[in-house]
Amino acid sequence: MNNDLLNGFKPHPEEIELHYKQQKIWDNQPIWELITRTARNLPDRCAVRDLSHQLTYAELLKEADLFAAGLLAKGFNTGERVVFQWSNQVSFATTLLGIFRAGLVPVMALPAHRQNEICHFAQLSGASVYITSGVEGDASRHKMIEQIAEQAKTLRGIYSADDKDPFEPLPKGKGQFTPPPIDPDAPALFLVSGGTTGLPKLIPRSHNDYRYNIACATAACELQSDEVYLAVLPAAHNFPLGCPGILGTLAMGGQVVFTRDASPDQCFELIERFGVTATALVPALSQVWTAATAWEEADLSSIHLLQVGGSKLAKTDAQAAMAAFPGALQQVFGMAEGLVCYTRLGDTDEVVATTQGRPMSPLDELRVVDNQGQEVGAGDEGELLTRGPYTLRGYYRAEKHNRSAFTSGGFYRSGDRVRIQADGNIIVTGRLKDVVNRGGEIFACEEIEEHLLAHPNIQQAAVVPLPDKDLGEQVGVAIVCTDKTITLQALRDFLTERGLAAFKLPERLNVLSRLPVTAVGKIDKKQIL
Ligand code: OOB
Repeated sequence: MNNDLLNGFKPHPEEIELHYKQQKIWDNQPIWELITRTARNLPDRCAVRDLSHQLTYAELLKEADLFAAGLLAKGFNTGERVVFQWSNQVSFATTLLGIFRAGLVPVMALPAHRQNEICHFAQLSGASVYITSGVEGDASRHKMIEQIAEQAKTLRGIYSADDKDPFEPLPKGKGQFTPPPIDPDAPALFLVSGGTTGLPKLIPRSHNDYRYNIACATAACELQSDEVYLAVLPAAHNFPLGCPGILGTLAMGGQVVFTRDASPDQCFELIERFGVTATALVPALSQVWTAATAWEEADLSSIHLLQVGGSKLAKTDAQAAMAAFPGALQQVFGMAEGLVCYTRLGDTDEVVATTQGRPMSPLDELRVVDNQGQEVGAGDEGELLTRGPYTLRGYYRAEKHNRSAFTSGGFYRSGDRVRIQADGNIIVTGRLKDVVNRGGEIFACEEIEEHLLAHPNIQQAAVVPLPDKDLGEQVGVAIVCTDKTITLQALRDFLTERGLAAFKLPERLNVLSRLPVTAVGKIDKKQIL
């Protein structure tokens, strides 16, 4: 074991780890065992496919092991970090499984990350390898990889799968491969934080905690062995990767279909052709898919689980999605840091349309606190703190930040404002910092956004604080609207009509054809400001 891996990693307290193991909550197996087990039981079943390739479980494992052997033959060792940046295709699975089998630890970069983020991930994790699906015809990416090669000093190797790239191809070993032993309490992978400020942070997920995450997610979603999961969101993101997503589907013996094109045009064809049963979307994408069911003719009746999460799904959008995909909608409120909440199959329409569900594990501990850190009354709003068997105890190599991001008892301060209903379901009411402070009147952007979305012509709305020389901040609004001529005054009248206080009324309006989005497709407020 390369002990440098544990440097800057904060595990759960020892007695808690021991308890989890004694109770078999943590099962002390490497993460790759989820897939090798299926490969042993169902070797000839189709595991992964995209439009040009498909592999059985036996083939997936064989490919992965050739790559794992190649990595070790190049002199990389168990515990070393790999910045892994791959688009949604069959080789995502073979390459990631190969990294796991070699005992290396991937930092899960997203395809939209650029040299700034990649170099940051390499430096912070001390990565020795950068492995990428390559330039893929995008000339600006070529320059980017060259800059990474120049700037990221810890890297001893850069491998690209695109044979048009001037970088080494993925190493391939030969013969039988025996995986090196791993420590199941050590990080198996690093997820990257959504990051509201500055560069993303690294979230260590151990073999034990992530396996438990996947087990809870497959159980809560009632995933079956004949599941066909469509990976639409960037596969390295926690939601499509392990909630239950790609790894959950492979652990169950199901099939994963990868697509790089999230459009309904492409995805509906894939759903019909491969009988897709489950997928995960962010709200903006679910809106587009829902609208497209009105004119696309593909048969989508195989879909029985349509997960939507990552940011707040408006009630009207939830209802429209429920009408377009009957019985399939599930709201998901999760975070790369750990906690995942779901509405469940069989919940009432009201619960599915208006809540973000409840925790997937009975061992998740949730507290809702005011700005003094005191627990609020039942059903009242406050910041969500959480702790549990699959929630991190500290960001990787971020000691200073960890002092404020966690309570002394190890609860993670999510920064999310929530209310917990009497039935246990959570309603996310916004981000703690997503507020406007207008001359001392502080109010949540989300409240105004909800009113705006009630307007029949408004499809998307984002409220952001804008600097104001007298009041400190004023209310800025960006909307996507079918009526391009809509005026600020008309909006103010509409909101006044709905009973919104005068000081919350928008003072600046921007009508856009679409709102800017983050690497995973959430509305990116930082870019609206
Ligand atoms: C998922 O993970 P991240 O790490 O990209 O983002 C987490 C943050 C949460 O703290 C919350 O602010 C927001 O995204 N969020 C939601 C939400 N789901 C996530 N806000 C409102 N409503 C929701 N349903 O986004 C993620 C990870 C695993 C599963 C699903 C999503």
